[in-house]
Amino acid sequence: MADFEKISELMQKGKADEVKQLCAEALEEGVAPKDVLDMALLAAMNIVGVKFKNNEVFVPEVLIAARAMNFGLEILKPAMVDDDIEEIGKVVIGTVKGDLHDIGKNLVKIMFEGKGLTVIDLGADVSAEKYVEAASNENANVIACSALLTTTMTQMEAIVKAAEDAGIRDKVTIMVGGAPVTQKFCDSIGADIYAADAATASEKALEVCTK
Ligand code: B1M
Repeated sequence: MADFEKISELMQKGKADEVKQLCAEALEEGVAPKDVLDMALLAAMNIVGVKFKNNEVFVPEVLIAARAMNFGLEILKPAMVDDDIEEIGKVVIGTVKGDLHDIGKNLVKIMFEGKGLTVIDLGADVSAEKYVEAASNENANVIACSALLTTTMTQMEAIVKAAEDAGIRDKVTIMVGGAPVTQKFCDSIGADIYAADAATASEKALEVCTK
């Protein structure tokens, strides 16, 4: 039986290959990918987050845990995405300028793909201009912006403004999310949709693309 505790401990220690291996074994045993995600990987990242906050671990430890999480996500992703889903819309996604946190963004991307949406991933530290240029070139339905820092979430307002300046504001839905982002913040900057988690984000994006 899958040992979530063990995967979590290995992830916290940054043992990426072992995490990958145990995630693969869990799936082979028939464990649902969402359970591995929630009970092992996200649980581990929560513990790392608390320790980081309390100065019990520092940036290098967080980085190696994040790398191990991404190794695990690589294995879970195919199991969370149905290959036969027909393409229904296009989303440009990224983490905003100045912000390097990409784990939440990667999760949102996986959930979008799971809904059959085509995702153009711009990565992290993405400028407002780059979002808008990609959305315009790709004729995207949604621009999805992630931010994890209170200092970078303000970039989201620049993205709304850049979309207005480029004349595509009425053609594209701007979705915002990430730990410090709230519905109130979304409303205050004139973005269209706030989603608290990856699953909700994918449901809301699907709604936009199918209406
Ligand atoms: Co940083 N970091 N970090 N960090 N880090 C936080 C965010 C922090 C809360 C830690 C803390 O102090 N407790 C804090 C921010 C404080 C604040 O602004 N309020 C912080 C800080 C301060 C920093 C640095 C400034 C530290 C320093 O250097 N002194 C620095 C900044 C670097 C930069 O970005 N310029 C920094 C660096 C890093 C690492 C590079 C070491 C690493 C990132 C590695 C990586 O991402 N590749 C890192 C990490 C891992 C964290 C914590 C521990 C974990 C974040 C994470 O991945 N969570 C984090 C503490 C914490 O969250 N407990 C912390 C798991 C992930 C699945 O959750 O991203 O929230 P999350 O995504 C969720 C939802 O938010 C939502 O869906 C996901 C779940 O379903 N969501 C969306 C996310 N995006 C969405 C978009 C949507 C919709 C929903 O629509 C488009």
